[in-house]
Amino acid sequence: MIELFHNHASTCSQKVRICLAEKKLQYVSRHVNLATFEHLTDAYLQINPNGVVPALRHDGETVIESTVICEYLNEVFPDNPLSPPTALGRAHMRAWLRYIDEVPSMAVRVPTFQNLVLPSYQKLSRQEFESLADSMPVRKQFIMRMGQDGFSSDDYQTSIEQLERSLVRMEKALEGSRWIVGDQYTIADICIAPVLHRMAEMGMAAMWLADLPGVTAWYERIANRASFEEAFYPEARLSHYFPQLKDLEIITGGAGG
Ligand SMILES: N[C@@H](CCC(=O)N[C@@H](CS)C(=O)NCC(=O)O)C(=O)O
Repeated sequence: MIELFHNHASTCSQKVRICLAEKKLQYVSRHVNLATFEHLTDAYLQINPNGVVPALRHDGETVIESTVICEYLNEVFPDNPLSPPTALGRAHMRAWLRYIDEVPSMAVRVPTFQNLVLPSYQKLSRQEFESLADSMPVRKQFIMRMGQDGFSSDDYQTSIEQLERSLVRMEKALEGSRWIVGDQYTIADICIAPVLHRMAEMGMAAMWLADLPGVTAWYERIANRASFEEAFYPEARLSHYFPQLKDLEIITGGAGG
């Protein structure tokens, strides 16, 4: 049995849901409510000591880290392969996976938190805020960087630049190939897709629509796969929680904090 501990709208959970859909695997959904900080409860920390979603339980064993989970699923369920057949191809894919985890996946959190999550932290007293941050096994420094006044404009601008550079890197990779690692759709495509989906939801798609035709065509291709619709069901979309999103002007060029 496969159980997925996830949150509908979390990008890291969306990665794993796309992977499960591509693999045509059924799973039991265990929704973790991030708004009530269920991911920081003792019960959840027993499953994922990092206090973040997702986590996968397969036949009683737990696997954490969304990219690792995708690679695990691909290895254990070899049908519909999502990694290249050669060692070199897999090395290229894994280099992309590290980059995606380190750069764009981290960067997209800044506009997300700044524009959508910050107000809920502003309702807390300073003491409540600090003790909440302190209870986060791997996110304390990120939350403290944001504080209750938002990220500094330098910090915000750095994250936008990281997203821009990631898009340019994708554009290069997509010159003459359908997917990020050559002509095979792989876990690298899966892992970056929710970042672009999140950016699109926040009105940031102009960052590629204007002058990155390779990324534009890639996004259309990936969004047309059945797995995309399966992973991004209505509750998985930010507009479900933030109906004001369409009116929100997300800053992509100037100060953010
Ligand atoms: N490297 C981890 C990151 C997981 C992560 O940061 N998950 C976010 C949602 S996308 C989370 O649980 N955030 C909780 C919080 O920010 O308090 C992975 O890829 O699984």
